[in-house]
Amino acid sequence: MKKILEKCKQMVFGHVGVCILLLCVLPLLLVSHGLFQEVEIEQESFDPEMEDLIVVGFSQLGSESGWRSAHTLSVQDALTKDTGYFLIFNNARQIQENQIKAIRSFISQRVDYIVFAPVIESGWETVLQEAKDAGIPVILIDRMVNVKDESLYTTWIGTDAWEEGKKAGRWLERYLREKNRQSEDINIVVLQGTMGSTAEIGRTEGFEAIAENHGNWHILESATAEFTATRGKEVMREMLRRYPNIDVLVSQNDDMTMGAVEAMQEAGISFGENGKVTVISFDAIRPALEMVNEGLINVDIECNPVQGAYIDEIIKRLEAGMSVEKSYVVEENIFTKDNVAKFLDDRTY
Ligand code: GYE
Repeated sequence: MKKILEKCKQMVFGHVGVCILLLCVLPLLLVSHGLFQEVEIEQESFDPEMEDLIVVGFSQLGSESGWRSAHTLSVQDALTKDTGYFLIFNNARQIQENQIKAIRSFISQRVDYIVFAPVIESGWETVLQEAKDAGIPVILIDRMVNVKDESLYTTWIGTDAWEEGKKAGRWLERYLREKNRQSEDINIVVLQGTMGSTAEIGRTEGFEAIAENHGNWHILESATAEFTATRGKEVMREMLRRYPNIDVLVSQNDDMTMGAVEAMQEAGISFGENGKVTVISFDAIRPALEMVNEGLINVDIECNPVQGAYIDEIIKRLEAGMSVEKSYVVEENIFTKDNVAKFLDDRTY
């Protein structure tokens, strides 16, 4: 270094000298201004074993909805360095192949636990067998997998989607009775979530189980809008075009409902408490509860995304050599204009 500087000095601002001087000084300047930060972070990355942390690989299925954001946050809030974890997070963007890749990478990194929210129920046997062979416990969260061998996962934390679908059906029965419309023909359209996901299967089948008891309920169409607001709007717009006489919209999450509401507004169709189309939604995230309060959504069937604390508790039990249940089902409510106001203040997501 000294020699180079000497040389630079000798050349005192000759062209070659300036170039060499720049070559010497520029990297130092860039480092001091943080432009090489990525390299610095890599050097600083710490070894979780040294810190005695439990390493968890979390494969989240996507970021398609407000509910999903709350769910991700709840896991990230529960598994922190302070609570004893080193969390590796992967977002699969609703693509099953991405989740399989993430799980394989967790296995090759030899994480202590895999936490996994499966986008759909089928197709997991091979990768779960790989995790089992590697001796890594798998904790399923939110949605379920459909596997013959239940020993492929340790436990599941989630909500009862089938019951949620039935709650929607039972609410509609009561509502129609109250309005004295129980014998009228009722035309229903259903916006479904990601096909083959637990939330879609459960909510579709649960609602249909109640609808079957009513010869006058006509499900005109059930179609997927993939749990997103954009697709909800597009699919509803098409449905409104095809069916001029919709009485009830069953939308399997709040994001699709918000999209569908926009489609109805644009088509000049009234909805909600004082409108033509009765709106049934699922999830109960804050913006939707505000719509319930305003009478724009008739009922919102809660699906509770605050599931992170369960993982912490389960892992701590497993670490202590204690047994855990095969499933944990999270409590849920139903919100209408009659009860929503008192829940609004506490709803953070
Ligand atoms: O209802 C929806 C999300 O699997 C329960 O997924 C979850 C569902 C939730 O995208 O908003």
